[in-house]
Amino acid sequence: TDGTPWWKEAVVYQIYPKSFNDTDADGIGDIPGIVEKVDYLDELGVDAVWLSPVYQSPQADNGYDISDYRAIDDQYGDLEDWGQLLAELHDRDIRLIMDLVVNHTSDEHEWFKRSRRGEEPYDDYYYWREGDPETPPNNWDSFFGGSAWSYDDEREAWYLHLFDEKQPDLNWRNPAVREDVYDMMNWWLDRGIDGFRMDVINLISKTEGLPDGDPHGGLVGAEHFMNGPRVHEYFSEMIGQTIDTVDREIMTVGETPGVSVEDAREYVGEDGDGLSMVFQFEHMGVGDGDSKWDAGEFDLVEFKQIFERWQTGLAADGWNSVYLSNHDQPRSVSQFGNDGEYRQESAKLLGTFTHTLHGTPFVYQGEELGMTNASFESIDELRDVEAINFVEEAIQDGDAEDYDDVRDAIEAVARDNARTPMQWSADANAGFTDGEPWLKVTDNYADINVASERESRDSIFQYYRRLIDLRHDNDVLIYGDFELHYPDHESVFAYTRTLGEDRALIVLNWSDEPTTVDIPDDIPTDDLELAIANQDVSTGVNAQFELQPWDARVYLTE
Ligand code: TEU
Repeated sequence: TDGTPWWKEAVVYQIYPKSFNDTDADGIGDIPGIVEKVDYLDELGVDAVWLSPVYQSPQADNGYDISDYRAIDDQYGDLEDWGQLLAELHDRDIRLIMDLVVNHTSDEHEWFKRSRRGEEPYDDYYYWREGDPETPPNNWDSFFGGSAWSYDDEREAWYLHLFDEKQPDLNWRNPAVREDVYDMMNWWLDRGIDGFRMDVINLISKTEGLPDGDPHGGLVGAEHFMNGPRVHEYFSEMIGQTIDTVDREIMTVGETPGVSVEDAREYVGEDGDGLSMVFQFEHMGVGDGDSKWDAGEFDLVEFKQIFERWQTGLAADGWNSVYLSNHDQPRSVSQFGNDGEYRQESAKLLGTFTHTLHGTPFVYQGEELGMTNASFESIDELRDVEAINFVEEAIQDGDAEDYDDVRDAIEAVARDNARTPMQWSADANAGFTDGEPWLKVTDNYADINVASERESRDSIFQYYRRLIDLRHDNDVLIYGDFELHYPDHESVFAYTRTLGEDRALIVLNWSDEPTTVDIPDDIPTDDLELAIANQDVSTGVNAQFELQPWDARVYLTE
């Protein structure tokens, strides 16, 4: 459909560079390694790549701690390699979205080095508070455990870090900080990129005075740093001074922990702050206790309610993103599907789901293969600062005797599950590296890898290619109005999409058990044809759906 932004009709593929493909045998993925695989992305059929950070970084948080925004970290290559990647992607009509991490920098960034020395104008680039070295200025928690404050002996003051202590929060109240960020964004836009994924961008405005948070909150202080008082002012100013100055359509996706549909409506769309879309997290926490580490039972009815709210809430004047997986979440087939007996069927069902909703689908590297969570025998196998802190804190607080007491939680939701090397082949290290991988390869790589899935006609990879084609070829799947059916059914997720005369009916049996459901009589079915299914089905649509475990079907009007 001409005139609409390209990103509404795109499928985006997320690459976590450290784990994608290593060409210099240092056990770490690199940019030449991505260049080597651009034809793979083209074969899959994706329209854009979201590249997690490749900037200079001490790697405290795998690159989400940036020490130079205008330099590529040596472990990934250099700006010339990056330029070649951009050219190779653009040659194949694949766009490049870069990760923008500006809620915080690394503590090794020049700005912070000068700030801790009290050097103007950098002295006010971060949140510094004088005070008793034993008592943090307020009770806020870090996302990574512990206090959100660290005491700096050089400046003899506390500084705020919502994440690791090596990730000091930038003081966005300071116009000089905002100007420096916008200059950097324009520097990348001038290099021809097609958009930004904006890391925790709704955390950049904090309540004036940084008051204590509700001590009983899940993440203490969150009400004072999520969707803060000046966030719209900053978003509008940022978009106005960067994105809007470029004469090509730029996609922005804000990563916005704690965002509601109402917040999102203010962030996205013409009448909002001008973001293209946001990543929301409500569906990722279904069944959780008061933290991700005590993940409970998946509840499909709640999951359906969340998606109905977002699908209808942003349909009119906004746009959705749709994802089930990324570098911070467990592997989707392990979290939302069945990574054992029904791995193939459930991975295809999840792909069917993400490619038939309103909103841009995001495929995380390996999701198109049905890559699974990994086993982690000991804390020594972990690399993620969030996971390691969690284990150490649980033992220190007496909540666990040793690692084995928290191993199940780690293997269920630790971020390292999503960061094991991309599985290219059954060769050593899954063909990811000729060196020692920085993080272990998941044991099942001999069975789950690109080489084997490329060969087999009904692999998850081939099914994803068909899904992407199906979405590209049917505007009803992109723009159609969403309507949920069987809202209270505990294992069937069924919905229709309607665009003018075109209709789609999607029926998913999100369970290990066969089930039979009547077709709702408000769905005309005589003009529907089966367009794709993840298992053999009796074609045609009769009065009942007899669904096998993890059955996924898409019916379209001819
Ligand atoms: O993630 C923000 C964030 O909230 C994550 O910490 C996520 O919600 C949490 O890990 C789930 O338990 C972004 C990046 O995606 C993440 O990789 C970074 O660690 C974080 O910001 C800090 O930059």
